[in-house]
Amino acid sequence: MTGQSHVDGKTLLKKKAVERIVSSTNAELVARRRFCPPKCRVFTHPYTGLEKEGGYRFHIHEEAKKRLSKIIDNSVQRIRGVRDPEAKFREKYGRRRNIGIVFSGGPAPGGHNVIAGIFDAAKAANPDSRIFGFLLGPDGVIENEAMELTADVVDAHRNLGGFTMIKTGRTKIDTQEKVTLSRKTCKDLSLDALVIVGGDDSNTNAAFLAQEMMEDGVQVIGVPKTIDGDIQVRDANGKVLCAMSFGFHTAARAFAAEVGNLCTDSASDVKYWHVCKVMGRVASHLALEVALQTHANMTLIGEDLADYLDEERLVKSDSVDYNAYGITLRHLSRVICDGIVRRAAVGKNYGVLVIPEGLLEFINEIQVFIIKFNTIIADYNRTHDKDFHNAFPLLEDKLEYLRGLARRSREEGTFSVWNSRDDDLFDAIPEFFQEGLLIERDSHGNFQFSQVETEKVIMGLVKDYLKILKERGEYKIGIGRRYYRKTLKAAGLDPDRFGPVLFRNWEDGSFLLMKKEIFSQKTLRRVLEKEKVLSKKEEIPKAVQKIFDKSVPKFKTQLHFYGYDGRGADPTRFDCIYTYNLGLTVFSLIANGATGQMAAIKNLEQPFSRWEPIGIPIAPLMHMEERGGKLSLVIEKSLVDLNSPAFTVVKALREKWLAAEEGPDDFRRPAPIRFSGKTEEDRPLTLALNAISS
Ligand code: FBP
Repeated sequence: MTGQSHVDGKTLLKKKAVERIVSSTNAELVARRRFCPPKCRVFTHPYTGLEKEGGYRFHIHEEAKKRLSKIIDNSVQRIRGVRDPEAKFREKYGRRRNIGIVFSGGPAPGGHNVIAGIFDAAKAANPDSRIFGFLLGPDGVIENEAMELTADVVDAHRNLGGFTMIKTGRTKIDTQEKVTLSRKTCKDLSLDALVIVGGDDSNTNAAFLAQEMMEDGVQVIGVPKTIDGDIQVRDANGKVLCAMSFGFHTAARAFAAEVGNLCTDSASDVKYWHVCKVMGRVASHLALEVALQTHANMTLIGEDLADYLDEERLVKSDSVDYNAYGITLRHLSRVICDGIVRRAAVGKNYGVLVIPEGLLEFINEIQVFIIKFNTIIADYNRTHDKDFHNAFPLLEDKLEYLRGLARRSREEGTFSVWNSRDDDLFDAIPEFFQEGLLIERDSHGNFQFSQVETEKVIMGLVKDYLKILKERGEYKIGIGRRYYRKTLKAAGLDPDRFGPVLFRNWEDGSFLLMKKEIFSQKTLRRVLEKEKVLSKKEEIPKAVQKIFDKSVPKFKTQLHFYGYDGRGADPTRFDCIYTYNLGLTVFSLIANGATGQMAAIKNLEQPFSRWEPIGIPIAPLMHMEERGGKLSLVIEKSLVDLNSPAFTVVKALREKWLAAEEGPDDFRRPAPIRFSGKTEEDRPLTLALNAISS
C-alpha cells in the first residue's frame, strides 16, 4: 500500500494528467489518421481515363453468357492518367454524382481506406458529389438504411481497421424481391453507382446487380476484400490480374505475431505443444503465410492434404487401392504424431502446430459429410418451405431426422443421399463435432468452419494415438548423452554399464532413447534385473529412476484460435496504401462509365512505382459451383496452388522447421504490425515468393 489518502473517481477524472492517460486517442491513432497514403502515378493526374488492355483471355461459361449478357463482353481496363482532356470529357468526369458503398461479409483491414479513396477522388472531381454508406451490409441496401459520409466521418477512420464506420453483414441480395428493393433504394437515393466491397460471393452479387441495374443507369463496381486471400484473379493463360485481396496481409501479420510469440514461449518453457488454428474458411493461404512468417514447427495446408498419397498402402495392395488417395482424419493424426514423436526423440517435447480453419474441407470423410448435409438441409428447406434448423433445434432432433432418412433408404431400397453406413460413421464421431457439422450454413450456403472446433477434433485423435505410441514404447523423450553421463556419475554409477541396458541407440545417438520394452516402473526393473545390473533385493538407483522419468513424455497442449483478432487489426502500411488506391480506382471506373467491373491493382509484388490500377470484368470469372445443394454461377475461389513457389518453398523447408534434430529451432520473429517507419515495401511473403518465378 502507498499510504495515499483516497480520492474519489470523479475528482481523479477531472485531473488533466488522468484525462490524458485514459484518453481513447493515442499517438498511434493520431499518426494513422494523419497518414496520407501515396497515390499510384496515374492518380497524380487531374483526370483518369480507361484504356482496354488487350492480351487477356477468359474461359467464359455458357451460363454466364446467358445470365450476365449485358456485362459479359466487358474487358480488362487499364487506368491511365489524363492531364488536359476535352471539355466534354471534363464535364462528364466532373459531374455531380451520388455514390453508395456497402461492405459485405467479414471485416478486412483497409476497408475504411477504400471509402477514403472513393470519397477523396469523388469530392476532388466535384465537391457537390455525395457519398452514402449503407449500414450493416447488404441489408442496408435492401432496407435503404444509409448515412451520408462527411469529411469528418471519413477522416476519423483513415488508416484504421475494422468496418466500424458503417458496419457489415452477410445477407445476400439473391431473390427477386431483394433485388427489387435494392433497385428502389438506389432510385430513392438517386445513386449513380453502387460499390460492393466484398469477397467472391459478394463480387458475384455485384455482377448480377450490375446486370439488373443497367437499365436504371446505376453502375455497380466490386472491390476484392477478404482476409482469406482467396480472391486471386488470373486469366485463362495464368496471367495475374489480382494477386491478393486486401486485408490478407494485415490479418496474416497479426496472426504471425501471435504465433511467433508462442514459438518463443514454447521454446522457453519447453512443455507445451501450442496448436494454433488460423482463419481461412476454405483456402489455406493464411496458414501458408503464417508458416513463412514464423517457421512454426508444423503447418498443415489443406490443399496439400487433399493431394495426399499413402505410398505405403499403394505398395502393399495388389490392385489400385483408392483409399490410398486423399487423407482421412485418422491418417492426418498419424502424420502429426510422427512429427511430435520425432521431435521428442531429440528432447523437444514441445512445439507449435498451425492448422488452417478450413482444413476439414480437405479431409475425405468430412468433405463427404459436409456435401451431404448441404444437400439434405437445402432439400428440406425447399420441400418443407421452412428452415431445417428451426424445425430441428436440438442435435438429437437432427440426428433423429437423419436416422429416418437412413431407415427409409434401407426399407425402400432406393438410393438416398443419407444411408445406414453414413449414419453409422456419423454416430462414431464426438457429439460436439456432430453439432459442428450440422451447424446452420451462412447466407451464401457456405459451411461455417469458424464455428467448428477443428483443432479439438484433430488433437483428440492425436492424443489417442500418442497414447498408443507411448504404450508401444515408440513415443519417448530423448535424453542428452552428456546429461545422462553427468547424472549417473554424480550418483557414483558407471554410465557405460547402464547405458547399453537402458538405451536402444547407445552406440550412436547424441540423444539417448530408452528401449521400447522399458515403458513403466515394472518393465524398467525387469530389464535391469534381466541384464544383471540390478539384483532382486536392490532398489532402482535414484539416478536411473530420474533418467527413466525424464524419458516418459507428457503430452500437454494449449489450443488457440486466431481469426477475429486479426480481422480487426489496424491495417499494415501495405494494406493502407493498397486500399486507398483501390478506392481511387473505383472512382476512376465510375467516372468513366464502367459497370460490372472489379477494381484491382496489378504488380502488387513490385515496387510501389510499378503498381497499375485496373478494372477486371467480373462476369467472365464465373463458373458453376455447388451452393446450398444446387449448382450456382459464382466467382471461383482461389486455393493454394501446390505448384506455386510459395508452397514449394514451405514444403522444401518442412524438415528444417520441424527441427527434429539436435540444436535450436529455426523460428522467425515476424514482430507486431508497425505503422511507424518506412515499411510500405513490406508485403506478404507468399506474394513476393510467387512473383519470383514469373
Ligand atoms: P469473408 O470471406 O467474408 O471475408 O470472411 C472470411 C472469414 O473471416 C473467414 O476466414 C471465416 O471463416 C469467416 O469469415 C467467419 O465468419 P463469421 O464472421 O460469420 O463468423
